[in-house]
Amino acid sequence: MGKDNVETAARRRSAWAGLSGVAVALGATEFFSGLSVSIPSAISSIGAVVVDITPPWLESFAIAAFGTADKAVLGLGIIATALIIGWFLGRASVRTLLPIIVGFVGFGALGIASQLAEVGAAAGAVVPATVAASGIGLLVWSGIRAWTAPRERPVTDNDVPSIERRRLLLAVGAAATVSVMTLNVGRARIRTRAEAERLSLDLPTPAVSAADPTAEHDFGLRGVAPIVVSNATFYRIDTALVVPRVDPQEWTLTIKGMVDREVVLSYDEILSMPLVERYATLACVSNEVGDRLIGNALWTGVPLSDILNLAGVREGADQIVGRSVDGWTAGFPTEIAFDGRDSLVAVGMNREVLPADHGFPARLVVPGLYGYVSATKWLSEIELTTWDAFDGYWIPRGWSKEGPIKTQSRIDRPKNRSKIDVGPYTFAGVAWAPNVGIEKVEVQIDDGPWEIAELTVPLSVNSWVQWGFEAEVAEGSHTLRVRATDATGATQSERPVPPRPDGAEGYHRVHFKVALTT
Ligand SMILES: Nc1nc2c(c(=O)[nH]1)N[C@H]1C(S)=C(S)[C@@H](COP(=O)(O)O)O[C@H]1N2
Ligand SMILES: [Mo]
Repeated sequence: MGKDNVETAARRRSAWAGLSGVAVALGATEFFSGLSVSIPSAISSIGAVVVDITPPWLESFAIAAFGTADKAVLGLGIIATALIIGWFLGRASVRTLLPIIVGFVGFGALGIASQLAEVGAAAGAVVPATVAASGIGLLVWSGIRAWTAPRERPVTDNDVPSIERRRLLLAVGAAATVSVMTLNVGRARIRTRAEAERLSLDLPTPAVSAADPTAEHDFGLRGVAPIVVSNATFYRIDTALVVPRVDPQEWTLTIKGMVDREVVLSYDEILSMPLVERYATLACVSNEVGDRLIGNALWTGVPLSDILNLAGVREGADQIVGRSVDGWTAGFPTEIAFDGRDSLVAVGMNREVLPADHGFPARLVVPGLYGYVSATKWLSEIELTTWDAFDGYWIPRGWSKEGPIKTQSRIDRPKNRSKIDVGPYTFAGVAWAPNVGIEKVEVQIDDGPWEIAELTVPLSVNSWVQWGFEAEVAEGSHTLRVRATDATGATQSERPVPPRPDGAEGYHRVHFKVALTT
């Protein structure tokens, strides 16, 4: 048997053992993280560091390429990178243990450093857990190596004896299974724990409550977005790799910066202030014409002006910055908090405790501003500063500093490229101009005249409305366009503009076919 082949086989065994060790170690870290709130996920923590050091152009590219899946892609990328490194470390550790030991110590140290940078991490829990996970990985590596080592027996030809190959395959398979299982158990426990805590809470009865929508507020047409979007179907946009898990008993909201006195409020203190219910439409600046990154909900919270008045805003503080527990920030002009629109520190959404995905325990809701400049979720600080002194998270990344929501309209019915039956049909959709109001929606079929659609009664000046237009269109292919005019008399602009830097413009259109039912 050639010496080279023995060498190659040993390297291969050691390499796959290294990869397996890393896989099991990664699963173990997630599992430990599931055991305690004080142990943040190592994978997510490293992901957060990667996001921090990612240049803006690459981050924008990742969001454009992967959309809301960007976090999943990042997590998988981290896992894949670690596995590949584990493979090479194992391969380099046939004669000396040094590379693999240095590697696992390095992994452990990187994990611990990233985990401790997260909110709520406790060194006393993180260090033993992650050291243990690295140790387990190292043990798996050496165990697989020993188990798959060539046995003493006569070797007849230059091939690797097949029993070792089979053992290696079995060991790698077992390591992969254990890794995937522990990883999933950990993730699931993280999710359910946070949710259980939230569900044990109740919203107090608001001092000012809003009426429920009736038939005049919602046409109830099939295929059209409901006027109040449920929490489960409300769009979600944020940079958080995993939804921050916030313990409401430890959480506080600090109002600081250019204020007369710094104020720190507990969750219970906020709940004991007079709460109001307000309907408001939240929209994402990244929303393309016709897209669905927008929703309307009933928010329960404390007027932002009440919270600011507790601290006393000092002269010259013309920017309000919201900061999240995960460090994300958004800023908007101070005057907006006092101009009469219903800006809230919200603790409830559609009469439920604010869902974790939407910012539990508290978030900002500022009608008329895109989310990226205003709607800070998992709010931990409100800082009063000047307009020039600070830029929120997305501003240096190429988005406009001011972000008023542009007047827009969307066709929900029929869907693009769908077929409708011959006969009367109700075309319908939604239109929005939060904090201004929609005055008129018009539709145009093919090159026909612009015709006025019927509108629902708005739930508030900050809520979107539905529009409907009944017509009988001749058989064949057609195009429908829509445009809205807001209460200032301004009609949305026809010229298509991409979302970046301050929101998309243009008319939504759908193509549809009218045909006899077959
Ligand atoms: N902490 C935090 N808050 C955030 C964001 C974020 O990335 N982190 N994204 C903002 C953006 S861009 C939008 S459009 C809204 C979306 O709110 P939703 O996920 O509840 O729909 O949240 C805003 N608040
Ligand atoms: Mo957004």
